[in-house]
Amino acid sequence: MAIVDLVEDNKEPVGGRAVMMGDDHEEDDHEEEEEESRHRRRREQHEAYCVNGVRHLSDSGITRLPDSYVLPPSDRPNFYLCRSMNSSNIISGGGGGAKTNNKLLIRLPVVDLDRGGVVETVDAACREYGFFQVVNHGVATAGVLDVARRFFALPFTDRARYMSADVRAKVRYGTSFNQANDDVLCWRDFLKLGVSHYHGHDASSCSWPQEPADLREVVARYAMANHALFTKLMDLLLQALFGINNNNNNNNHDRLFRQLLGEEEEEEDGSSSSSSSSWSQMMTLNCYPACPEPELTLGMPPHSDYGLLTLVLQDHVEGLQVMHDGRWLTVEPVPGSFVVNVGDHLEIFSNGRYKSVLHRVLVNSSQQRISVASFHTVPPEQTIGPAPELIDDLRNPRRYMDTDFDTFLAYLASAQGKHKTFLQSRKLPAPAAAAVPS
Ligand SMILES: O=C(O)CCC(=O)C(=O)O
Repeated sequence: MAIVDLVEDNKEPVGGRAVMMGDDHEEDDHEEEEEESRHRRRREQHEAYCVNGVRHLSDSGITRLPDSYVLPPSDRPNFYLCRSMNSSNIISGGGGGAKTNNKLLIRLPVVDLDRGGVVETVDAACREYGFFQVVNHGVATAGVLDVARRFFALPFTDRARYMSADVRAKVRYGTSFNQANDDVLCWRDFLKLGVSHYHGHDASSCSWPQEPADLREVVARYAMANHALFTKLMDLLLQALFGINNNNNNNNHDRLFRQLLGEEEEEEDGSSSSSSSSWSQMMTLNCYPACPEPELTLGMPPHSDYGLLTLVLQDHVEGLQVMHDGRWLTVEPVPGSFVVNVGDHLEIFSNGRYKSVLHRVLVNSSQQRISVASFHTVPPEQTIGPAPELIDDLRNPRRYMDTDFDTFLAYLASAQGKHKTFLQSRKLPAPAAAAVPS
């Protein structure tokens, strides 16, 4: 209807145009000015949203989604939902209180650390889904979700003092996904915390927020336990990748692990020594408030993770979706478990055997969702590339360029991110006869 009206309004008798020429110019100028001032207002609004974040906006009681958050139709959450599934891990359609129902729920492969045979499960899950779920992991999880919830409930001014646009900052309160570059903002606020590891010391950092009063202690304890779990999982993955058994080839296994994480350097005489570098761990406490029109936006856009492994702790509210066989599947939250995913570094290190898979986050109209993501990888100054043992010029040629953190930052700051993922930017052209890695 609106379109028809517009067309009708613009109709003019053919002879009328020449006579009205001068007026048309004035009208055009006026329209241009109006358009320019609309753009300026939109830009100012967009910048204000970047400063205030979505929790602030949600608390203000808005009932319509501001334009800055409205995705083009093809990027909206329901885009991939119209196809049927055929997999034993797909459970059913879910609702989760959101307006975006019909979701296909997936139960990710479960790795139970209290049981045997987990190397095969981890290996198969990383090849097929790039994701798995860990239970009986021994990490206390309730405290960190609770402290994250209390952080985002602080008065805005208490949270805002940690705001920073510096992506290298050790503590950073922010909003959206990559707020400096996002044309459309995401419905997420986050607190990013860099974790400093000193051999034998706590993972705490004195620059972390002092409010809530127990945040530093709770998060530091959690970060240490989370790191221990990461090393346990990497241990399983190295056993799977290199076919080594921790019991009968301890030295080889240890050497691979330490080299990967840059913990030890090989001396010329073949011995090892402790390196000054350590591993890299970063956490984001994510808050996705209830959203007035969740079908028009996302909490996080499709992305893959930069590092080796990400360990995500989610509360009871569903929202995380993973891409599998061209469809978006919603991960069924299992309280207290970790959702673990392969990052770009592990796909590169494994020379493509393990998949760093696109994932995104949906929001809903009735409940806030909290998650805590822990990103683990090699130190920033370290270069990572395919493990030489996993390259075979005939059957499994090198598939990726070496990469490091500076390359990643340059990629983030560039326009490339709008067209492809970081991982795609590191891929070597496939040789014509390359076989699928086995
Ligand atoms: O909130 C989640 O479940 C996922 C978080 C995530 O994908 C990320 O932090 O990169």
